[in-house]
Amino acid sequence: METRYPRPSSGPHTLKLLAVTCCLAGFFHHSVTATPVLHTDIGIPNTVIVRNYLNGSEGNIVYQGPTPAPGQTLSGGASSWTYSTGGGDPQIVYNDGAGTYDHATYPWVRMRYQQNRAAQAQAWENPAQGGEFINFPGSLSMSEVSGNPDSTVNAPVTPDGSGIRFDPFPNAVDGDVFTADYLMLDRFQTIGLGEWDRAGDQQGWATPNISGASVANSLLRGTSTGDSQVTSGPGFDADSFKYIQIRLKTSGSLAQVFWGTGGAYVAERSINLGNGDGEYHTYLIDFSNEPTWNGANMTVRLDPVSGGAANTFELDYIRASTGAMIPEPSSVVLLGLGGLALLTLRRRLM
Ligand SMILES: [Ca+2]
Ligand SMILES: [Ca+2]
Repeated sequence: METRYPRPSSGPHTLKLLAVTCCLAGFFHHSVTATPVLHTDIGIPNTVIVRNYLNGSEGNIVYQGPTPAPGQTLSGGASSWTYSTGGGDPQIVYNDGAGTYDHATYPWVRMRYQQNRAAQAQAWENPAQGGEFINFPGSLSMSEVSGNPDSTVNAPVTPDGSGIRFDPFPNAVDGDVFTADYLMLDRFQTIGLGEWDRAGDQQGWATPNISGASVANSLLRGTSTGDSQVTSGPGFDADSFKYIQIRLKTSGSLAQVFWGTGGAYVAERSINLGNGDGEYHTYLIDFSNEPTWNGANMTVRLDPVSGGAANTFELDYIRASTGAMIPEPSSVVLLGLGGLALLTLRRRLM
């Protein structure tokens, strides 16, 4: 199923761009077979953060179900709720105002959480109507799950809520604890391979040749001491998740992404992101035409700084997704016409 939108058009402009892209790819990537396409700083968000609990307090929260409401503790970028009484259908509702969350544009709900006892959780659009929920599995360890409340469980329904609610347990028991790292909405199904959104939690990534690696304030930070690597995170299905999204700040040269199954990384399966300039940049890599991008256990490695020592970096996330918003190649070629190109893009987005 084609999930990329908008679809690239064919025509003289496209062919011209392809010719330029292939020439640049051959020059920078040192590869004639790899065909991932890099888009830098497109500026089209694919993810909305509902809560990631980085602040010491939060508002617009309503508790339904057992009374008294659960006690909330916010610490290190995570929120824990402890229930002191049992009861049916505990619910945590975020009412951030009418129209806050566009469930039609961002239909995928993604949560990372753990429970003191494994029991089914749910996420709902709010106010909810029948069918607008997704069942999430019980989890004793901090794990990420995602689902589309409008297309699973029940027959597809039209999104009409603009809030978010989640049910941490089907029934609360005295002493139940639910701890959430984040709650996000995605345009396409997405895996947060590394969000680094809970203090001290590297989410299984190793950091060889990096000194002072630390996770805080939703960033993985460190200083390169040589061949710096952030590797390799959870494996995922490359046949479904064909796009990698990265947000990175570095002052070093030529950040590089490797990919492969089985943990082997070679130069032939790598792409350079370009030189860092001390500012944040987003990198969207389209692997949909890459012949080596397949298999059920794909992993990636990011070298935030290639060569050289003592370059610092800040890494916000590495995500894999089934689709991404990408301007039509013809729009990029037309960028020389300024406003016309932007108008084209905006119209496509509506
Ligand atoms: Ca968090
Ligand atoms: Ca982050």
